[in-house]
Amino acid sequence: MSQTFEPVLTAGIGKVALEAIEGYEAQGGYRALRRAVRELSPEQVHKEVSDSGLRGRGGAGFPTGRKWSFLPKDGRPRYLICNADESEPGTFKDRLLLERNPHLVIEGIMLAGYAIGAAKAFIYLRGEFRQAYEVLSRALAEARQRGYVGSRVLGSDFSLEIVVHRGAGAYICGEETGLLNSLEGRRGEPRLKPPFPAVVGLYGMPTVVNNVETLACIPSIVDRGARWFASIGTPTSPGPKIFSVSGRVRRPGNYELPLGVPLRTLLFDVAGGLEPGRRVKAVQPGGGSSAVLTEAQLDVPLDYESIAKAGSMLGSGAVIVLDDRDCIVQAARILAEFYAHESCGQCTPCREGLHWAARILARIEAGRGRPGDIEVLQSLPGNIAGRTICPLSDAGVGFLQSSLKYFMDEYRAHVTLGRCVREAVVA
Ligand code: L3W
Ligand code: SF4
Repeated sequence: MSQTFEPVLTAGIGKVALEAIEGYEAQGGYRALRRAVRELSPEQVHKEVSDSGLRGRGGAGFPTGRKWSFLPKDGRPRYLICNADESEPGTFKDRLLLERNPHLVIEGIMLAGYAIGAAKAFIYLRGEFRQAYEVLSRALAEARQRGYVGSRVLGSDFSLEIVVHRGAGAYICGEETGLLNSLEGRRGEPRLKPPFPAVVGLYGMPTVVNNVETLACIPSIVDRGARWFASIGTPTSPGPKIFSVSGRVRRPGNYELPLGVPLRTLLFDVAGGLEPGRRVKAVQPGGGSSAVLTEAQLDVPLDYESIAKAGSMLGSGAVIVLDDRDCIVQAARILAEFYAHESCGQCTPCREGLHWAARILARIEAGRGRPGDIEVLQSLPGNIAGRTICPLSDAGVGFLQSSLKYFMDEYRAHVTLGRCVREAVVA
């Protein structure tokens, strides 16, 4: 890890009242927006974001500048959506930004909206985030009052209104096309892609959907330059990243570090390591959707390519740690139940397959596993993942498939002995 790394997205949190516009402005807030509307063309802002190498922080890591470039230049209205429906198990970094640094997110939206020529911007906010809603609403009122949001921003020709829309508690509305349907007042069911939202999005119009943290990176890119941003992290995964660390570490929390930091550094030097005498059993590096890594893989750098090469995905950067007290079957059952519950039901493999995975895992966990159960579990991922409209089905079998690979003995012991083989059972 670079010794000189200074937080970018979380700078000032806990020290300055950034929720109030005066606190945000005092540390240089809205300087980038002022510069953009006075000195830079929308194309120049877009180019700066492309050159920075910024990749989407919501899970897929798709290059942000490239996503914006897919918008057709046909004169139709374009929409910008800030995806603030943070629901991925283990992920709580967008909530931190929304509650503690709302103006950074607003400034990021205004800059992105300027770059793409958006007619209107929406923040699709997870319904349960009541505090974030209140903080954001106050911050938006302040920003409007100072001329940063609304018509003729800072006296320029650029106008953009931001609407906050609260979701109603469905994980699938964080999937970008489920979100679009929900925002239009329909059931939050994902749409087939292509067409991608960039071409056919909200109300059939070209639409960019960017994650909260992605948008929060943009003010510093415009303010300090693409080259500065690209100098942080790795050449193909540049910039800072907020990692949400949870599970069996002594100091769980959100930690902002450069992409490419070794997993071991994050867990042991930053998040306090494990309780004395405990060993890492499994780590999910990219939220509940990601495949597990084992103790032997702790030196993997936390960047998109390295984690993919290790057999998992960086996803939203939510690092979940299990230690030797944790039951793999129980963890698999909890996650399978979550995804089965959140399935929207459109695709049979997802709707039926995840439900059966959860049922079989529950019976194995309870000591009632049957001969053949493990073989059925092994056959499920290949029949579910990649055979559906959206990636929820892949997500729902990520832990199951990888844990069967690394912890088969534990699964088999559950079935043959009718109980868990670890010493302490943790509820
Ligand atoms: C136009 C093309 N646009 C791709 C756009 C596309 C989207 C982005 C990435 O899933 C992952 C998933 C979850 N023309 C395009 C194009 N795009 N090709 O680029 O697309 P895609 O399909 O690779 O990913 P996705 O459907 O956005 C996201 C994983 O994230 N995940 C979910 C996390 C949830 C949270 C949360 O709660 N905040 O982060 C967790 O890891 O499993 O793999 O915009 O339109 N040719
Ligand atoms: Fe719905 Fe699951 Fe199909 Fe996604 S994969 S559209 S959540 S049924």
